[in-house]
Amino acid sequence: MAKPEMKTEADAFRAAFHERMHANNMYGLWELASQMTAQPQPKMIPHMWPWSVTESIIAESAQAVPVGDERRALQLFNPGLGGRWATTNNLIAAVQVLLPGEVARAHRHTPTAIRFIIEGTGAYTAVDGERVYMAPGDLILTPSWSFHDHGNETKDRVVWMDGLDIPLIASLEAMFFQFYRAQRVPATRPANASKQLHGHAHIGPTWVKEKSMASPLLLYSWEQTLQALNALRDHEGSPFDGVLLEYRHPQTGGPVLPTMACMIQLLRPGERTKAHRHTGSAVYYVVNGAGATIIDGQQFKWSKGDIVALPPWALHEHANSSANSDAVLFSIQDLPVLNALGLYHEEALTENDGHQKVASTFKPA
Ligand code: GTQ
Ligand code: FE2
Repeated sequence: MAKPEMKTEADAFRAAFHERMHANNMYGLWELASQMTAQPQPKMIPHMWPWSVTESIIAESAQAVPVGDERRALQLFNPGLGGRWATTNNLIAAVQVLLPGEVARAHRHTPTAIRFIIEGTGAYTAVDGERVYMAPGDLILTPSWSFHDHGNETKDRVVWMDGLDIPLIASLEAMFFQFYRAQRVPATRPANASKQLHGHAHIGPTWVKEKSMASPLLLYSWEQTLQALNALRDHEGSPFDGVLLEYRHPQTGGPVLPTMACMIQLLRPGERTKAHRHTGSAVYYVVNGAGATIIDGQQFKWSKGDIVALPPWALHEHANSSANSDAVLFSIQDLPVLNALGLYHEEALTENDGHQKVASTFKPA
């Protein structure tokens, strides 16, 4: 049994003061000091969505729900975020499936989106009247407030990963959404026009004067991405990330989007990187190969199709577990936001030769 508290006159005065302060919507800094943490303490947790589970659920979704006004996209909720629409604190990843003959109604929103194509060739996303045709491994951008509709006129289903900055836009209270008046936006430019105009690695059109924060190149083809990875495979790369390449805005050399950077990384056969941590979160999609990422001492063993969420300031290191095959990871990161605000911080793990001790291994539910 708790001891009855001995209340002095001063205690009673202090308690009454706090009550009056709170009743007037004020709190003392002394009550909040624990929130000014010595370092980031994200609520999101490291997590993995294994492809075997994702695949069976998207297959079922294609039978269970039609494409109505909303897209048939499975939003990956981080178990640490209490039911928030978020995969990381700032980013959402989703897996979307579109069956032959389906069209997802044209709309636009302030959140910015990317698509990384998982399966199916020849479907399209139309962005502001330009059809961008998809093939596996392609990266397609949908900048903030651009109208977009998706269509699949092929004989096979198409599956892709969406990446959006929805949690960030929601916390900024800058969410706007609207449907287009028709199912599709009429084509005003040739298919893949942006690639024709801007899709040349080191050379670009001088007469295009408009320069927006979002890349004018809407399609980053897998063919070119793979070519770059192979051309650079004999370089040392980053000790923390292997051959890590960033998709670039062709006019600025900066990130493809103001709120999201997109990266592709090659972990060569047997390659094991060192651990570091940095501000900013990430979602990884395993393009191919098999390996493991250790996040704050927890090992996530991954293979093709798995999706992994990395919290801010979490120690992480990657390994390709195969001695003969490449492993390739695609990722979206909120790095440009941290950079724009002067909040990017990075630290390498120095002890134990830069490697974490594995304390546990992730097991899917
Ligand atoms: O395909 O336009 O996963 O608007 C979430 C919101 C996909 C889309 C998502 C979207 C879309
Ligand atoms: Fe959308």
